[in-house]
Amino acid sequence: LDYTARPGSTVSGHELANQISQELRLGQEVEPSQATSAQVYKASAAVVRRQMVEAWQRGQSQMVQGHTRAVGYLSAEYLLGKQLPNALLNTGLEAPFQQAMQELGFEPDDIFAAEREPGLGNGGLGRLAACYIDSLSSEGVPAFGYGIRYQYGIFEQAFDQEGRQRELADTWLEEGEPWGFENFGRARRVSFGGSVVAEGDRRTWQPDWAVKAVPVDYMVPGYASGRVNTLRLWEAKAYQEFDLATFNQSDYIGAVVPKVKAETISKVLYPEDSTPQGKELRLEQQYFFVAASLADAIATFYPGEREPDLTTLPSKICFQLNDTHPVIGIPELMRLLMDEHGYGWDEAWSITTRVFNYTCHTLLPEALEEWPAQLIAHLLPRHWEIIQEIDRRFVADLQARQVSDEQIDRMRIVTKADQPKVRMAYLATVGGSYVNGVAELHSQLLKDVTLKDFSALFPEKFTNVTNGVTPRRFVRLANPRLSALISEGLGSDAWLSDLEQLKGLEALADDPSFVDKFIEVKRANKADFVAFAQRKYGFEIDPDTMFDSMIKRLHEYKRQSLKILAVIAQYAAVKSGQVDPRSLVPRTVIFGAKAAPGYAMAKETIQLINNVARVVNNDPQVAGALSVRFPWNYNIELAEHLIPATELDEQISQAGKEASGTGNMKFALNGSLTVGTLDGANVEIRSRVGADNFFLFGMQVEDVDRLYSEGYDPRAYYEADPRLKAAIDMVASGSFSEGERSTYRNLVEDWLSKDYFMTLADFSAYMDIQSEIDEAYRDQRGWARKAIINVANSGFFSSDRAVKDYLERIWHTGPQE
Ligand code: 26Y
Repeated sequence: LDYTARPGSTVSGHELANQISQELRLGQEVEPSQATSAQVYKASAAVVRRQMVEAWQRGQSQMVQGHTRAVGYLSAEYLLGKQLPNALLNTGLEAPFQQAMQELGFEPDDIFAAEREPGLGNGGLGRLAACYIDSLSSEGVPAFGYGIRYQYGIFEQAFDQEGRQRELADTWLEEGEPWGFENFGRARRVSFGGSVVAEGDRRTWQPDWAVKAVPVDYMVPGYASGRVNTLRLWEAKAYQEFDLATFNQSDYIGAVVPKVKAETISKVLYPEDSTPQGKELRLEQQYFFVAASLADAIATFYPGEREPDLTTLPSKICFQLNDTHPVIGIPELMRLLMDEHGYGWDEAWSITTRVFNYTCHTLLPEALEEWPAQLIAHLLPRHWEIIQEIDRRFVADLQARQVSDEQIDRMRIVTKADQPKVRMAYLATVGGSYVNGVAELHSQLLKDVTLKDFSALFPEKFTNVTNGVTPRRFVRLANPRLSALISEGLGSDAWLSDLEQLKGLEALADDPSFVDKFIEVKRANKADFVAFAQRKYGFEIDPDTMFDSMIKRLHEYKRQSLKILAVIAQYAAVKSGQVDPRSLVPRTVIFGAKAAPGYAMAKETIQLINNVARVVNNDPQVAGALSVRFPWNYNIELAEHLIPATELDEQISQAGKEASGTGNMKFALNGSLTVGTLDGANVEIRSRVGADNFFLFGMQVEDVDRLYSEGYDPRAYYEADPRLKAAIDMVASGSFSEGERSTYRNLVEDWLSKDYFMTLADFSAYMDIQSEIDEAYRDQRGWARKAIINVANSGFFSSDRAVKDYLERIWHTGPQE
């Protein structure tokens, strides 16, 4: 391995062991031989961090002094996963670390286990942000990730006796955390409330309260690039943490009220992942991190300048808006330019629209954020004025273009109503240069449906960037066996920074010895997962079954209920004697999913899955043929263990609803086959790996549209397919609730009367394809061949490629020169 380009290249294992020992003795006052795993982890992190500091600082000053436009990724979520293994890999310190641990007498895996993963995101959008900052560094691009350092990340999921979801606080910071550097020198004031006063022709905001935004900086080392960027996550603090006067009046609680109020802003991640709630605190969070980030970027690129020439801002940096969450940045930059730096509207608007771009991650209309004008006016009165002015000018522009009044009303940023709302996606579209969707199909639907009026008038703004995932974390770290086999097959590990090279494996799909090795890798990964699941969850999983996984947030549109209904139908068929369990390919069906705490239907589905698991796993009649496992608290760590062991991946959303999906890419890259609908990036995966190597089923977007317009009656499907009827009847009759018929009443009622995402309509097709899957699986070598072809043709789905697409088509920049 050639580590020369990597920052930590020159350190030997022995040297690293010495540094870790020293850190244990001097930093933690413990003898290395007495240290716990947690202490060794902390010391290792400190040492690895130090190895990156020089490259980090070099990159920073090159960025500020150089002429390469930087990228500021603005995201309310970063679902990072563990940092230590990734930092070791990217800095070339993996092997020295192994040696160091051996020398000190520790098992690396025990040390890695001591790290709590920062779960500062809900799901796909947050994990995508983490992949993109990895790729930006790996491509050598000067970049910042900006976000919030939530004290509590995504809740920890537990299941109670009845199989219901319980949410526990994610206390990831309770014992401190060795990666973040609290950069007090770069703290910023973020203000709220108050009013706007006119002074001559200038309007100024006189806020009535403020918090201190303190950046906690994380290093983001690129893989083999020598570049280390910054992830700057803001923490909210009070200016006056403690009011002594109040305390002296014996009001001990009152004395800390300002502190509590300020810190609330970065206290907890909102666990909703699709339906915005319009909560004031959420808007406070959004403005908090965006205002701090914009001011920080200006301070970075114009250091010490009292009157910087901000007309050059677009040549210094551009900001990517990760969905609508940071869109309040558009009026904030207008305010900064006009009120604080004295630019006129036109100049400010020209700068603003050139620095922002917007990525949309959804198609569900209910997921598009709209803020009540009243709330914005109350919390950010000056921004409300600016938004109204943006809207007024936009409407005037539409009128000048002869757009009909009806269409103008559809396109207004501020809705015309008694209680007007601000449509954040429209504000982002108008206030930036480019709008992109996250897969071909999604971008097409954005243009044709969600933002149709806008794409018709401003077609040049719209583009697609299909998502990608980092092969470092999701192949190399998660699946070292497959990685070694790939490197052996291709003759080098260069594929890790040029994933299209995987194409070279295609020829090996017909090489029997390679196929054997591939089968052996999957078998070993399955055995690892069995051991992990036994240790962590107490599960007894039979490794000689097909591992069939569905891992993602629980949402009706993703249709976990389709999967569980199919399991129930299979079970019912065995129970009624219609199917001989020995005729089935034995399967272990694995779910991982968190439901938003307020999402009743999703929570009922979780309860159903748990109880189907309880019943099925304890029924000797299906023992060895079918089992269901639901490891709780699905997170990055679980994904990294399960994906490499999975053989069949479920991507079964209703066509036209999943914007892209990124789990689908991770599975294909790890040699699983997909059963899926033509939705999101599934479409592109299938066209790349070939129809023969993808299990396609179900309605397509046009079928769905047609059925909606014809009038969809789920009950007809229930009556028509006896397998479906048997499954639903089983749920309704209490088979999975100890005879209690009311437990799943909402689910059953919804299936039979609404079923908005047409689970029932796709059920028969989904059942039918199962026999095809079984048949394919019986031919183990044939299956492996298909899986190899999946790996070979999934190189496109690297986040390096996605980032390069953004660089070329949206950000118009590249590696630091
Ligand atoms: C407004 C708030 C409630 C909200 C919070 C989180 C809205 C949306 C989200 C998160 C959305 C999300 O994760 N979307 C997913 O983004 C992935 C990355 O682009 C896609 O692969 C996936 O299809 C999409 O559902």
